[in-house]
Amino acid sequence: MASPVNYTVTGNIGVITVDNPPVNALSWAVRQGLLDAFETAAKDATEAVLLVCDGRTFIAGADISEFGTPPRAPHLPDLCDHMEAFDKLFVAAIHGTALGGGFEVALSANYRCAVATAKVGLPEVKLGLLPGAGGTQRTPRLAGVDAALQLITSGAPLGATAAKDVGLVDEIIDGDLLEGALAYVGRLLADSAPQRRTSTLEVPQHDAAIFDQVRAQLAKKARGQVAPQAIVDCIEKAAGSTYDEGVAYERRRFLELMDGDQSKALQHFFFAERAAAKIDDMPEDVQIRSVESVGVIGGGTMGGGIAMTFANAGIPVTLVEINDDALERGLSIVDRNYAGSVKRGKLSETQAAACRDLISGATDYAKLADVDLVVEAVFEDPNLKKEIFSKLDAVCKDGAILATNTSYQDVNEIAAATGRPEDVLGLHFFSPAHIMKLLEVVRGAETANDVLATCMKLARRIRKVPVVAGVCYGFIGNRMLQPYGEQAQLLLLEGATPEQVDSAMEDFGMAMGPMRVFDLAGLDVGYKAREALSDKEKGDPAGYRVPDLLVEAGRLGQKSGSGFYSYDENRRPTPDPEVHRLIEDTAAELGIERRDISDDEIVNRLVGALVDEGRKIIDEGIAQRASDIDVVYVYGYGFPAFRGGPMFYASQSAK
Ligand code: 3H9
Repeated sequence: MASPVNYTVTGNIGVITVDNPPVNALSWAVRQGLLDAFETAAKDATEAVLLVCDGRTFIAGADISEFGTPPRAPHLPDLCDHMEAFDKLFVAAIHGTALGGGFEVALSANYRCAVATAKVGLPEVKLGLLPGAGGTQRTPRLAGVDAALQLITSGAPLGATAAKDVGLVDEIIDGDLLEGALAYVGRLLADSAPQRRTSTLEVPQHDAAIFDQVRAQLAKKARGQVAPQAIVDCIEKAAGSTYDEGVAYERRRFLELMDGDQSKALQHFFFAERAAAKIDDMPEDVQIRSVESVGVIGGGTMGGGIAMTFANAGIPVTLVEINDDALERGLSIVDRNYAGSVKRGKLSETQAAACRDLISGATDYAKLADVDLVVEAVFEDPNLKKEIFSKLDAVCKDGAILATNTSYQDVNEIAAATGRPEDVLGLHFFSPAHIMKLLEVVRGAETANDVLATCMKLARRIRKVPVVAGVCYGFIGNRMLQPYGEQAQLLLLEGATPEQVDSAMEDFGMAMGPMRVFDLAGLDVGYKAREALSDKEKGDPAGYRVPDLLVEAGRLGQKSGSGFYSYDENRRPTPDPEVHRLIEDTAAELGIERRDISDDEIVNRLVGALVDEGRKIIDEGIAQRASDIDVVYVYGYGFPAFRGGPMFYASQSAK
């Protein structure tokens, strides 16, 4: 098999080219190819080597699919040391993303040049790992301790210019990378630039207190995660010891993490997220429809957020409301959200204004005649939704995709209100829609393949993580929430308190415990939804008795100042003895004997409820695969990614 690494000579420069699609990952063949290319270069008459990559990106890291298989020499840390010790000038030329092991290769070069659009980063923390080929030792030597801590504990990449500002990139190349990089190497040779070996540099002066400060921040921000803390330890080691000691320490900590549950879960999740984008029975030659304009019906919190999502991706949106007042209210929510994005530094004023300009308002459905996609986001009234779809059927052009953002309604019934059910599907966004990454793409019985494929592709364009779901009450995520919520209520009656349930789940890693979620969403929402259900659909009455009583006592959650907790004016919760009494009285009324409940029981029963329902969802074909359910729960419901999602967690616990 041809090597994915090529060596050619241009004048006095040896050019090593990596060509291992799709992302030039450092498979064994690439590592061996690099070693061979350096050996060839050592023997010829060239004066320098330049490392470049073919395709869309520089090396994007170690080959994650090789993790868990027996390691095979040359190992990346040795290869990096070997390349750094090379006795001719060594320059890396970066385009796309130089990530993880790929950036560690670049850090072993004497100099790095990059096109302005390139990004560099060490995202290993997102896989529950740390950079294990010298990254924690070389980065602080070039960029200083503060920048290294920020880069490696966040895993967020830096743009080329920002990377140059901190010393991780030496030269920005305008125009063609290879041509510019060859000229740059030529200049370095002409100037007799020294062979600056990163591992031999001193770590710049820094405040030794920074390590404990960052540890404390990470204990909150990355609660329960082991990799971020290990990264701080490694950078501290770099600052206080020789390179050889530091790199040996890094190696030990890397292997520890690689062996641990968290990195296994995060690696599973990396592939789960990518698998979710694939549709098993989709013909390969399916034609994607063009979506260059969108209509959104309903200017509430959800509709406004959906409009922003499309506008933020550069797609013009017509937001439709029933009258001028409602439209004005809707657009003012959008304005407020954009002001918030500017305040939080997510968008510059100019960017926010450009996005906002893409959203126009209308009160007449005729304005939707030419749009490529409509997303209906009005409240959950099935008759209203059907009426809207029949109007859309009358005004929208042929081939327009008609989507409902319903959380629970039957997409097939909504589709049947049109004469073109093949163009209809569900696009279930999560609130706040312009921030939450999950998108359930609900495939109706008659949804056409090209409609589904178009929306899956579009989801990536609007920076969402799409998961295909079939039609059932609540689709994947909300359907699983029902037994989860029911178990949480039963635990209260059997002896737990709201704060114990929440803290057990938050210690497990959930972004928010279930009681705080109920209070945030509003207890009246579930109350109203239950009114429309039969007793059978409602499930065990003990599973909703307490929230019903809370609503009837006017405790609707955060918005009314009390629910399972009492809230102060800053919406900070405090446990409420009145609620404890209500729970105890209800348990007595239902003949439930209260007992001590352990945190483990809380976690096991709540996660168990998710998993049991998840299995039914797979059996019924509502989800394509178990890992899709993991993606839904991590991106939509705050399940900790470092546990891989509920289905993965259950599969590991069963071992
Ligand atoms: C590491 O380097 C450890 C070292 O420090 C220490 C060693 C001792 N390996 O995301 P996409 C596949 S840890 C294998 O859809 P995009 C991916 O599965 C690594 N495969 O494209 C997908 O396959 P498929 C540190 C990989 O354009 C296809 O490539 N590096 C890898 O949206 C396209 O991927 C990272 O964590 C990989 N490293 O985004 C970077 N990367 O088509 C991880 C991708 O069959 N990668 N694939 O589904 C990324 O962040 C994004 O893929 C990237 C491109 C930004 C590069």
